[in-house]
Amino acid sequence: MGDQLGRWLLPGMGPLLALALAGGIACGDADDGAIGTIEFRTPTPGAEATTPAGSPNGEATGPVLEIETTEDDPLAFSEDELRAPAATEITVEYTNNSPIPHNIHFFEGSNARAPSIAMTDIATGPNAIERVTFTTPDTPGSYFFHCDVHPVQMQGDLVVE
Ligand SMILES: [Cu+2]
Repeated sequence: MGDQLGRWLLPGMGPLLALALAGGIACGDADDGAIGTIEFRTPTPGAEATTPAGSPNGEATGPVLEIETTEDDPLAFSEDELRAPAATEITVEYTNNSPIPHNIHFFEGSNARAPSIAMTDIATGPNAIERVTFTTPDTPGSYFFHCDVHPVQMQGDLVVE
């Protein structure tokens, strides 16, 4: 329960939402009775004062590259080329919408014999979203990626500029 709440309460969400969630939980607990719920409907000045300014915090701030596998084409990446600036922290967000397990794995060279740079976890879709954040190589060029489960069918290049 604690973990689950923690995931929902992302930075930027106001304390009011937190109160709403807490209120919902309290309402669901029959032992507590309903008397306390009025308190949650009344915004307090203190709660508003602590509202974050709205700047994302603690999340990836660099470019986000999106790539996916669709249900209709379940053994392929939607892109065979991704582009990113050199020596830059990027996040790759891979969405697997197929019922087949996949991941995306980047290498520091032109094929999978090169050292690994970064990879997502292998996940089975639909709607399986995996992210990985890493710093792109200093040297511009093409860097190979593939799916570890289907290294022949699913591959492409990260073009570093
Ligand atoms: Cu795969």
